[in-house]
Amino acid sequence: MGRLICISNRIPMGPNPSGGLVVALHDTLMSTKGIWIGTSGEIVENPENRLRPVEGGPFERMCFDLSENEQENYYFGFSNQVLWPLFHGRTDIMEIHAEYLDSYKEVNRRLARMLAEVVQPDDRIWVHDYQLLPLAQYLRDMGLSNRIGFFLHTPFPTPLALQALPNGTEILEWMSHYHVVGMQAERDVRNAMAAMVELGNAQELAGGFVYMEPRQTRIAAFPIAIDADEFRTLAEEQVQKLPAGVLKPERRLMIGVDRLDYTKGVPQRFKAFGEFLERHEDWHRHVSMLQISPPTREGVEAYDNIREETELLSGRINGQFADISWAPIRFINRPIPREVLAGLYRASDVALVTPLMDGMNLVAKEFVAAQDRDDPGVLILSQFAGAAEQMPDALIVNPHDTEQMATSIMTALAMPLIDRRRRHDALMDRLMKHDVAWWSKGFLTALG
Ligand code: ADQ
Repeated sequence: MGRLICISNRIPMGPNPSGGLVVALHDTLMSTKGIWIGTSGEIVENPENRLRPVEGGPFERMCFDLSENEQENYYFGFSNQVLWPLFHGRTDIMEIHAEYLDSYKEVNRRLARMLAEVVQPDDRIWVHDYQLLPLAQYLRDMGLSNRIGFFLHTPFPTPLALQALPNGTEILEWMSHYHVVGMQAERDVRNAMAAMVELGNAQELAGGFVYMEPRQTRIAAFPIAIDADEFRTLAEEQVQKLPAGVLKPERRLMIGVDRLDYTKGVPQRFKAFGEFLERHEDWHRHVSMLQISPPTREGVEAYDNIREETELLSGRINGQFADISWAPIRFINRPIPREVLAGLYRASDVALVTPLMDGMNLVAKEFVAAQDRDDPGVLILSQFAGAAEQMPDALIVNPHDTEQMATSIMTALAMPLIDRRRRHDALMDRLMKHDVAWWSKGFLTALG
């Protein structure tokens, strides 16, 4: 059999990869003969039109650079100011500009030309995420007939939302050039099917297939996962090594871990915690929230705004409730090493994973995997995270409903051990069965 070629916008350049997708693909590529291809992260004046090998690492990697113009228009522009908000139900903040779309197509075309130089006829190609939707079409234009699959890490919008993008149906055409289109959740499969049929004049066939010129495409959910066993071991080791002062015997810890993105619902979470403190004076000084949020996509207006809003809210809540020995919220704007994060999850009593919209959300899975099964913490999970379909034993909340979330915080903090264990056992059983190897095997079997 040929090689597996994985393509994503960014590839990790260092020798030790970390982070959601990075860990997931790393494990897949370690167990198959594969290459990982993506941008290097370097911005240069005249990018070379050739893929270059990345030295070292446990499997083959190849990369290419972007120009400043491509970074602005393809990456920050069409990918992150059009497709990202569109796919997360925020059509109101899309920035529609013709040069964004032009550049998006041009980078994908350029990548297709570079790929055609290295792909062999029996290779399978696995394209990742919204930055690279048109890639299959451009590879077909170059005469490639390989099996090509696509996995979308974000949600897929409803047909109605898709119409907010001028020529939004082009996205459906791009999708029709793949043999398999993988989604995170069933809700996304339903949206994509409906869009293909209602807007793309496609024909729905049996077995999750849809026919749209030029081929039959299988659209199915492959919920991304983690190596739960490995993460539990890591958390067990690391909780011992947490610096003194992180934990206080008289104080319960609630944790939130998200890139600082407007989809993650951090302001709504802070408001709910404020409401909880308002209602329960007896909990003052006995609980604190640790929110870890490294900034991303800095310089994009919506991201500057969310940062300001979050800082303002945490400042206001701390100002209102803190006393000389306690501040309710610790808000950290930096990435934290993966192993420290694992220890922190294990040391926490409650995790708040409350996005307004999220493809899957791996933090929810990491938190569950990290718990001590004899004395597990409680997961509060948004109904709008793809993970909610697989994790019904979490406390499911609507992040827009501040009062309900405040009540859920109380429920989580007061939950008897027997209930915590029952919920955790059920969550952990599924995580062990449906781990990252199950995810990639499922997708690759469908790809054939
Ligand atoms: P993200 O939106 O980045 O991913 P998520 O699934 O939560 O969201 O993955 C984030 C990863 O980064 C986790 O592994 C987490 O541990 C790590 N991380 C987060 N904050 C960190 C911090 N401060 N320091 C260090 N590490 C941190 C997108 C989609 C998701 C989907 C994933 C994978 O938006 O819905 O689950 O891809 O498909």
